[in-house]
Amino acid sequence: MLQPNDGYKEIISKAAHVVPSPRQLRWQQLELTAFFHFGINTFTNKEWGDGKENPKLFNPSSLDANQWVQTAKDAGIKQVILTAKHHDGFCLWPTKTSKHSVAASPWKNGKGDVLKEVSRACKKYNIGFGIYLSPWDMNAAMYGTDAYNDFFVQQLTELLSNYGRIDEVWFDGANGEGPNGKKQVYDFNRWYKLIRELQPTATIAIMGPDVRWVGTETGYGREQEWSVVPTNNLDPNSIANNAQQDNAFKPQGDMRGDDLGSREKILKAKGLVWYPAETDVSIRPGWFFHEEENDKVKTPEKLLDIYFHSVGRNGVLLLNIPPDKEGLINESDIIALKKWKQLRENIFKKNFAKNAIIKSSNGINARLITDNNDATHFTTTGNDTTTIIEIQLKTQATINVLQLQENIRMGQRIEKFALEYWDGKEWILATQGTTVGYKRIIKFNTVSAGKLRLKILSSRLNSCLAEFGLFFMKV
Ligand code: FUL
Repeated sequence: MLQPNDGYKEIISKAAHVVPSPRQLRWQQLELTAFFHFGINTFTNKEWGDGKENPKLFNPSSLDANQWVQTAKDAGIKQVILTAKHHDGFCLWPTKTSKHSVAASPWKNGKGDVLKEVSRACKKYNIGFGIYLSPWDMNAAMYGTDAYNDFFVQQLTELLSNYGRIDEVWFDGANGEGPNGKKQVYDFNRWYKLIRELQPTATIAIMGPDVRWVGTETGYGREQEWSVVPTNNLDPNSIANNAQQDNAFKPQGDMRGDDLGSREKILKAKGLVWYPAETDVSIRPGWFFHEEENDKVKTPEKLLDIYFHSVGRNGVLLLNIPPDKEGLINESDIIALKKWKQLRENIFKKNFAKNAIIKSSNGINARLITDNNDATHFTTTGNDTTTIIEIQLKTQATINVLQLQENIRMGQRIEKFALEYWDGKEWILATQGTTVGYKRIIKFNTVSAGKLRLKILSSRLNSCLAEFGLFFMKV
């Protein structure tokens, strides 16, 4: 906790000690998650409904949740989030709270339950399951009154009680008007408390205390991405000291700037919190399925670039893959996802730093940075925050991708690094960067090297480097 009389060094050291909660750590290690935007909009061919649509329009001819989940799993995705209810208020489960739901649709004669099917498929394929429940509801008549918070709590209770383990609850920031033209004041703290009670391991994302929106829907995160940020960006009234204080704050203020957590920012902080970034983007131009976008699915190369700039920039990628009107993931998306997975495998199957001789004159456990275990790390001795790690490869290698990981169980510390290679005469800069965090991936101009050095040029405290990798990608 920061104190008013903390000096420069104390604040920086405290920032270096802020760590993720177990649920945040689990979430970060997923790296790849998927969104399934599916609902009444799928059938009206819209992005946003208005809550007035006829539920009879919802009628997928051959919905197969196993196909959705298997598609995600085959792409290396570890968790999926289903839009249980979007802004139109249409519920994909037979809720007791509203008539605007699958129960009023012809699908399975009103006996269907998409939540049940997707949650079961996730169990079958052993991947995480999360829900998106839009706080904004254009169908609920009591929207804009206190009663809506009770209604919302009831919806949450149904979702958190009847579908086994829920791993993520995603609250959208979009907040417009309800059917009566009123805006709603959301009782976030009550919702958070309920989630913690019913699903204590679930992360609460976006309008929630565990995971922050990266600030864009392009799939490209920040060059400098700190998971430790000042709480003054959040709710100033609820003095949140750290993320472990479960329900303590709700996000407020602009989290879209280029710099959320540099020294300059944290020196002005009232408190500090572990609040990592989730990077959401759709595989298509829209969030919901539209037939006319079948030829606008992002290419495997584009998805790879997004991977480098989301997961590779200390974020978790949340990639939307919208099922179509039949209730299936379209072939064009499946093909792109398969090739994307292959591209990643081709690059990351061979770490040229594996079995290298690794040394640092002021560090210990250098050999742990290629053990493929993000829970073990190299660190510097004494008060040294900078270091040079020398890497002698087994043989000369052609490389153009650097991957670094900090052991975030110790905090996020590295502020500046550079990779150099020996060309026979002198050290030449291959690439450099600022933050690392859980994972940093950088593509640089292809070089042939046998001897390299990684310089940690600035760190908030002794750096704890978990992994170091050198790879090659064909361009
Ligand atoms: C936004 C929503 O308005 C979009 O429809 C979509 O659900 C996206 C993920 O979040 O705020």
